[in-house]
Amino acid sequence: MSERPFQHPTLHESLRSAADRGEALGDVIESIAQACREIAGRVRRARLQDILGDAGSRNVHGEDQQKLDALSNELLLDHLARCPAVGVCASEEEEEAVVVRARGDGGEFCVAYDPLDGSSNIDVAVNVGTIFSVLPNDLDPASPLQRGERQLAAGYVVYGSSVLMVLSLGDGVDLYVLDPDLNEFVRVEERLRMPDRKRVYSLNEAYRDDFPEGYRNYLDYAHANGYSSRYIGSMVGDVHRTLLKGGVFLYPPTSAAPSGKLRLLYEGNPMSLLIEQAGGTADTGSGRILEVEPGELHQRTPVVLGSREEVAHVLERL
Ligand code: P6P
Repeated sequence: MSERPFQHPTLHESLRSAADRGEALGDVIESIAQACREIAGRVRRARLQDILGDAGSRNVHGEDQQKLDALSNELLLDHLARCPAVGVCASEEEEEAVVVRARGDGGEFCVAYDPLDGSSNIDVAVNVGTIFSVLPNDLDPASPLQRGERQLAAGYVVYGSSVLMVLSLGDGVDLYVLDPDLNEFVRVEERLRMPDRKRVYSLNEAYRDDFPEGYRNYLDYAHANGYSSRYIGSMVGDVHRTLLKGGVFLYPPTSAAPSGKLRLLYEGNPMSLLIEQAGGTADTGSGRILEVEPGELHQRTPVVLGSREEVAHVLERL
């Protein structure tokens, strides 16, 4: 058994010390963490177990579903449904929100999640991840359709060279690493702060000619001012790099996707809470992402998020 460096508390220990947010919220996060540990194992063994590639089915959005998308969704739904504090689950892979428990039987929280973001990258061993958002289950009828500023917790797990969890309970952002010997997430950094400036932009420049003019003007500014471009096409990977190193990540509107491609409830909102909690900015291009009133479960939103000064360079041109 490896000796755990004393300064690295486990996720369980960290959550219990933050119990002022309620033990039940910690139970939800630990259920998500358990599901993600199992997903990490499946991702690592995917090629060996022939669970790569298309499932031969399409998800609710008509997109080719990867085998691991379906598997990851089932794992998360199973663990969340068994957590007494979870009342409603909303998944990118499910057309409708799933009520798993009535309030009164526990069920204090709604959890919205993208079970395996960037899954088309798995076959080429590029980072993929799980993104999650925890909201109060206090609407009648029960619904996860709430503004992102109502989130009680948000985070993501990156399945890459190591398995990392980035988590906020609304008071700062902490970084955890899955210790393979302990098979526990241990906290390695607290209260992450992102740089205010960094000359890196991250977007799919292939769509440049299809972006609204303001975004094209921003790209001209970036090219004229010595910026680097970094884009791996997996939101979790691109946002994780932006959070740790600074810069700006964008998914602008295009003619094919007039509201952008990324989903508000389980991509835009959780990532925006993390970025803001780390001192950055997260905007739709015409307002704060966390203030958008969702009208439907899989609503899309344009995304401009990252270092305060870098986001400002974008917004002042839109
Ligand atoms: P594009 C992955 O498919 C995803 O949903 C996000 O993870 C990623 O940021 C985006 O789509 C990439 O989209 O159009 O650049 O391939």
